[in-house]
Amino acid sequence: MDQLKNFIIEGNEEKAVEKVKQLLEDGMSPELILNDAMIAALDKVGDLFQEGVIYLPEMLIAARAMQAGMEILKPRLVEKGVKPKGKVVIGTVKGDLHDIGKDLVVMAVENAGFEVINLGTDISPDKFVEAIKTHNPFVVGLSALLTTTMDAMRHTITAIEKAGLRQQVKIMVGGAVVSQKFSDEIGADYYGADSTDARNFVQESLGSPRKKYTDYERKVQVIESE
Ligand code: B1M
Repeated sequence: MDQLKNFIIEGNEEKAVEKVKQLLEDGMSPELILNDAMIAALDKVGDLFQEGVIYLPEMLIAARAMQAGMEILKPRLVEKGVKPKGKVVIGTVKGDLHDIGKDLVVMAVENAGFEVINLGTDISPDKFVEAIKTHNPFVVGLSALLTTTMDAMRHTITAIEKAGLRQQVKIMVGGAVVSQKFSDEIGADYYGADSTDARNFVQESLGSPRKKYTDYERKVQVIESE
């Protein structure tokens, strides 16, 4: 596991893939490989980047090694043959290109039997609105990893409200920079801390109406009535 972690930190895609295969053959659980070696490696990469020890290209090749390893893990993490129970739209917000965590959320939600429309990264508020109109999901998920793109979550929720679609979808936000406090502030319905939490929210949301108003919407009503 330590070797795999190091191969990802070094961005050695070939060796990382080999190691994932070997660990699976040795009977290691895919969840353990993902959490304890692969995600742990990216956390370390983030620290090294922040400390100025490595730069963007190194962070990028580490992410590629992680993604190559994830391709091997995917079939072991995703259960096959589950009939879709309902639709969920998920994307990384405008200006943000991080998709590893978002794709783990997509995998977890699909695994629980939902159809996920994965919009990808750098998704504008208008594109989210369009996707709601086209796919009619019951949950919309917004992911952000940068402090500078957190505001895009707020703009996306506002755009959904302006389009008159807010009451028909529950909005979940998540990503390393997001917190419960921020989620409340921008009027999201739920803050997903990780992929399991996100999957649980989607499962619990099926068939249950959304709380009529979030705290944010209540505050707006009070301000408007004053
Ligand atoms: Co970037 N990056 N990056 N990066 N990057 C971070 C996020 C950073 C924290 C690194 C650091 O400084 N320590 C920092 C952000 C600082 C900040 O704003 N507070 C940062 C920066 C600064 C940048 C650039 C601006 C660097 C530059 O250009 N100078 C640049 C921005 C580009 C852009 O987006 N416009 C940039 C670029 C990149 C790469 C392209 C090189 C690459 C991304 C590749 C890719 O995603 N395909 C990259 C990477 C790999 C990282 C780190 C190292 C790893 C991110 C990751 O995948 N983590 C990251 C440092 C870190 O996070 N420790 C860093 C693993 C993943 C499983 O975790 O995404 O948190 P996470 O997802 C979790 C939960 O958050 C949650 O569930 C997931 C699974 O448990 N979750 C949700 C996520 N989305 C959710 C949605 C939900 C619910 C839960 O509901 C919808």
